[in-house]
Amino acid sequence: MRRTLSIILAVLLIVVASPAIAQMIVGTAGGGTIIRVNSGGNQYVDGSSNTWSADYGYTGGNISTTTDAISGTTDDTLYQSERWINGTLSYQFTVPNGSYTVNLLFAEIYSGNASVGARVFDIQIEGSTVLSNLDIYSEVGYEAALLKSFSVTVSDGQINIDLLQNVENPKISAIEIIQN
Ligand SMILES: [Ca+2]
Ligand SMILES: [Ca+2]
Repeated sequence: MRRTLSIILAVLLIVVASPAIAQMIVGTAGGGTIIRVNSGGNQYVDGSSNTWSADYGYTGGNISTTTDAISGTTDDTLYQSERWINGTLSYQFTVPNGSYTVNLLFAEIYSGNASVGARVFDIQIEGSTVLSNLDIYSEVGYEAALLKSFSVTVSDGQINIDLLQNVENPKISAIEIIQN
């Protein structure tokens, strides 16, 4: 009994001591995996009491933020920070194989790109193009929330999201991945 307790304590200590694990908040609902990431920002609890992790899972890139209000949402915080890159912006998360709904959140918060055609990029998930020539501003205008939702099947244990540069820099505000 004492030995079992010691092992449990040791495991708990490892979990608490590991920044990589502490940073990731992977929830479950009905047994399914849920990942929520506030790209370019800190951990955030939204209006529906969902916790979004501080940004992780990306390869490279830069952060931009604004304090301006974002229309079309009550969770402005998610959209007031973003990750962007001059190239391909990639995110990868370890998930159980299965089918997922991937919600990608965007807002044009850079005034220099507040015009149609100023920022255009493609979205790939699991190596397949799911949306070509996304132009956030042309769809919702400046400092406004835009949600793009996709269904995807994962069979290699990693979900890959890639934003490919067409005009200016691809970017993203937040990512939500929900197992179906
Ligand atoms: Ca964000
Ligand atoms: Ca994959």
